[in-house]
Amino acid sequence: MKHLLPAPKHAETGSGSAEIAPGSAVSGPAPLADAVRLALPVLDLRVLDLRPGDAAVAAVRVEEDPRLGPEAYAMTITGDGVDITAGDRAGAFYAGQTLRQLLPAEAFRSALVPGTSWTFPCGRVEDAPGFSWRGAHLDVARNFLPKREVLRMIDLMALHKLNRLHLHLADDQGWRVESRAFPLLHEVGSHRPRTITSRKGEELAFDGVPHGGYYTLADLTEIAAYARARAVTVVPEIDVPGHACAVLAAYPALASRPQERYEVLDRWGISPAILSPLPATVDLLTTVFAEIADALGDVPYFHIGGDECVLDDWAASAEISAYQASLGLESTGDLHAWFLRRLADALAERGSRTVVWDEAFVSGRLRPDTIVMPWRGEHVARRAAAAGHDVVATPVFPMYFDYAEAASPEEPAGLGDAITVADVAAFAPAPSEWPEEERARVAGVQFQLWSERIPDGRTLDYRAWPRGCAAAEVAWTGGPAGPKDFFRRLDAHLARLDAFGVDYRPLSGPRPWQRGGTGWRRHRPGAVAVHDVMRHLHELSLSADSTRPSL
Ligand code: TNX
Repeated sequence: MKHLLPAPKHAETGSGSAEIAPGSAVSGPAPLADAVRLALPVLDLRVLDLRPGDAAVAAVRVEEDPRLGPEAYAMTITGDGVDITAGDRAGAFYAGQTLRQLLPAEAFRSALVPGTSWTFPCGRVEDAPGFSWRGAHLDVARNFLPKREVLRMIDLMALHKLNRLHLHLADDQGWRVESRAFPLLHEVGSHRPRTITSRKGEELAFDGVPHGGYYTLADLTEIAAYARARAVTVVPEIDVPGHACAVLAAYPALASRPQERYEVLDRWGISPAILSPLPATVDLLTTVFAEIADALGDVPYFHIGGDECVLDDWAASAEISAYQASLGLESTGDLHAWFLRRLADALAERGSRTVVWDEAFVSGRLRPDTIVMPWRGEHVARRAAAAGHDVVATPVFPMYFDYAEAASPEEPAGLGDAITVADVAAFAPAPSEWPEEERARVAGVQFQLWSERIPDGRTLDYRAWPRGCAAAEVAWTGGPAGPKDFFRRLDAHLARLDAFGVDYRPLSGPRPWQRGGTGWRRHRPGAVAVHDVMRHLHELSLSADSTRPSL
């Protein structure tokens, strides 16, 4: 009971131990029993369909009690087996995950290791999440991740009781989803011939290696179903109207400067390319949103970005200025707000709540039910909460896991320095100084894996874990972790990640083959300090010209 991660609300160890043999039975309402089975794949549990009067007794017994609340569970372990009461299917799944952590680390392998004793301590756990939004963000646009990596991320999220997978599906460097209505999006927008490796002033170097990929609509259906079975909701993001090079490479007529030639971007940073806000753009986007939502099935949340927009091309276009005037809008900033609101209204008609980055909140005109992701810090987070929006804390510090974990030349190249596991564990998404109404608006917390410097799955593992373990602790318990106790539990938890096969970053620093080396992956400590970035972003979020790009 002492090594659970994230920590449960309440756990007490009883006397004695229980044993659960591979192939044991689990009984209860089918969806809940099935959730427990899925949470413990190595044990290959059988779901037992018990009828009244049957003499058989299952080793694990589940029942549902909605009074416990969503995602909550209580579990009693005795010599006679395990009794679980779950608030819903997700609660049963999490009880199964807790049970898995009570077993030896071998429970995190994909096949049985002979000689393992499947015993665990008797006792009782009562548990419920502190936050309802416990997210991980994957940027599959800058560097594409094959479907198998996304499914594996869902497995890793599930074992940390994380429940929102935010997929950043479109950016300047790539469009990552099939569209039947606008096929050039995936045919043209999904690949680039090369990628930048270094920049010295005006001098850029490229790798000369083509990069690309996209998910078919059937892939999205599969990912969403796989996620749903593991209590994870997929949150798609199509980032507009900025970050638009890939869309404009496919459909240049949607540009605010239509005579320009666009290419899928082969370098990082903020490009001035921006979609026009005219009806043709709204038509394409609402059609594509519907294709994505239909493929995903149930889509409670849809992210439309709204960040880092350079609005100069809007101001320079006579047609767009005339359109702005016809809508009675005074500035391009108002037009930015109007455009996002138009899309959010269309999403609402289909039953999805819109999510945006904080620039869209500063621009104004949001629907009251729009969820804000304040990436530029606590100040703008609090303003959005005070305005009555639900917010998901996503500040660069300490939730951008594309930053290095140490200011050391041994690290593989990160965006800047430094965000440690301890920084993440100490994070308070809803600071205690805030008034209660504002704290109550914090739906949760999410870590971001922007992928400019995450070219593959191994690097993803290195960046995500164990910082993701600390984020999961904060998200599930609802506040910062006591450092001593957290690191003690983390030590035991890393053995689980070893058994699962995760290329995480050891707490003592990178393994020899995880170092940056001397080539293009060399980290340059001190080049970008995360606290300077935060100071800069804070100032920007205060300025009236909120959509000005910032990094
Ligand atoms: C800011 S956060 C961005 C991303 C970058 C990231 C790098 C946000 C809404 N925009 O486009 O990838 O910084 O850390």
